[in-house]
Formats: sequence, C-alpha cells, structure tokens
Amino acid sequence: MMKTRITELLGIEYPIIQGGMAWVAEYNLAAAVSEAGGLGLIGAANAPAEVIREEIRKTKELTKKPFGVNIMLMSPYADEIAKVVVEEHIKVVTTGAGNPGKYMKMWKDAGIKVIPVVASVALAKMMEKAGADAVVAEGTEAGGHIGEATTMTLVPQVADAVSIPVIAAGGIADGRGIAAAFMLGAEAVQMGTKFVVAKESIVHDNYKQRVIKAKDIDSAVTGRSHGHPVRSLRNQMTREYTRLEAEGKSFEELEYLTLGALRNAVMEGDVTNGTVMAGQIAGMITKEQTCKEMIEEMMEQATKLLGR
Ligand code: TUI
Repeated sequence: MMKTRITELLGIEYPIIQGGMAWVAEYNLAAAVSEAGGLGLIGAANAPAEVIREEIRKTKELTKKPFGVNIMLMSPYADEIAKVVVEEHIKVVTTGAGNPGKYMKMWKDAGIKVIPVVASVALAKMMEKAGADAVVAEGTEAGGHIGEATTMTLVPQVADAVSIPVIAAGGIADGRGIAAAFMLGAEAVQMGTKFVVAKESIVHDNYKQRVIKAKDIDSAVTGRSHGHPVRSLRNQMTREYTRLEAEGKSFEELEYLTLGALRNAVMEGDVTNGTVMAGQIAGMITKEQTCKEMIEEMMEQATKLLGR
C-alpha cells in the first residue's frame, strides 16, 4: 500500500500502471497487474473496436479490481474505440501517440478518468486545460513510439507546469527507478518493458528471451526521419529499416516493411525480422516473474529508499 493522488484517483493499492503495449497488453496481463494491486491496461493499438470490446469483457471475468484501456490515437479505429470504452463503462482511459482533445468531453461526461500520455510540457498543459485527470510523462528511454525528451528532464518540467498528478514512464523497471521518479515529482510510474517478461504475459518466449538477454545499448530508434520514431531491440529488421531510411525511402514504403512485424515478433516469436519493441531499461531486466512478485519486490525497494 502506498497512497498518492494517483492511487486515490484510480482506487489502486500501488502507484504502478502497466503500459498499453500493442499486442502485449491483452486481457491476461491487464488482469494480472490489476489483481496484483497496480493498474492493468488493455492496449487497443491498431485492433478493431469489437476485438477491444471482447478484451474488456474477458478482463472483467478475471478481475473485479480497476483496470483501464489505452487508446493509440493513430489507429484507424480510434473513434470507434473511444465510444466502446464509454459503452463498456471503463473507468480509466490513457491515450498515446496523439492529442485526445476531441474525445475529452464525451469521456468526462461518462465519468471516465482520462490520462493522456505526453512527451512534452506543451501537450501536458493543453491536456490539463482540456480536463485531463493526470498525465503520463513518457521519456525517450521508453519502447515503441517515443518523443525526444528524457524521463529525467521531462518529468520535473511537466510536474512544475501542471497541477494535476504526473505519472513517470520510460526507463523504469525497479524500486530505484520508482523512488527516483517520485523525487522528480511523479506520483506513480508506468512500466511496459518490465511487464513484457511477466509470467502472465502471452508474449512469445523468443521475445521475452531477447528482452532478458538485452544489454544497456541494444535498442535502436527507427523512423526519426519521418517523424515517427520507434524504439526496439536491434536486429535484422532495424538494420534494414535504417539502411532504407538513409536511402530516403518514403514513410509508406518503410511502413510496408514493418507491416505486421510487431505481431510477428510478439505472437510468432520472429525476433529476427519482427519488431521487438522494448525500452532502454531492457538491459536491467533479467528474469521472468509473476506480476505480483514484480510489484511487491519493486514496492519494497522503493518504500525503503523513500523512507516511507
Ligand atoms: O504511444 C506510445 N507508444 C507506442 S504507440 C505504438 S503503436 C505504433 N506502432 C508502430 C508505429 C507507431 C506506433 C507503439 N508504442 N507512447 C505514448 C507516446 N505518445 N509517446 C509519445 C507520444 C506522443 C507524441 C507526440 C503524444 C503526443 C504527441 O503529439 C501530439 C500532438 O498532436 O501534439
């Protein structure tokens, strides 16, 4: 148990939120994190709205504790999913890869707690003005689609700029990271890469082993030249992408190369030509554990460090 404005807002025991990772954040993982006292999230990513409705219903069968849905705003189904979360009485929505302003009124009217993921102070302030209940300040250490600022620089600047509570993300996977985030002004953390290797995570074992064996400098960022930077573990796919990017290939051509590549890595275990999205902290993640073991171990370490 650790009380912050975030644990109070969301009705959770520990200030730990699971990232809404594409393909990874499905109902088994979301329910396991929520059951362990954190906030589990279903990652809607690019999935059709009816698939997400099913995921929500399956999560409800596994846990009575609070959980949320992350909506990836570049998804062609974002508008539909924005309505599904209202229809299914979801209590918490986080958003990524865009500005959720146009959905804010509908969600607030439905009593949903809205927590946009931001990568800049400007968007954090805009979101507070639009009625957000909190923001996730995600640093460039994170996996997947990222911004430019580091967690160390972004979190205190966002905390100074807004009055709503701030959740830190990017580069956190143990109690030291949680304690450090609190020192920077955060009142909770969001973790993705750590939960990829959870026992309850359905991710293919090849993918989990790549994360577990990764070293500090094993990730690479592709897509910067097109304004869609994505961090993943270096492999044949990132090398090929980087080569074609340097040749000046268009965003569409590169997207074709990676079409389905994340699914192939997560579901089929193709860690050679697939996209193995992971954050820089992968180098510190060395074993598979249950979500409960992860959360309890990290919270024990964090509370000691924070002297609580
Ligand atoms: O969204 C994420 N991480 C993601 S989404 C994703 S799915 C995907 N797959 C392939 C290519 C692209 C996406 C994988 N990982 N994190 C939250 C996040 N949001 N990080 C950065 C941002 C962000 C960036 C710019 C949010 C808003 C923004 O600008 C909004 C605006 O319009 O001003």
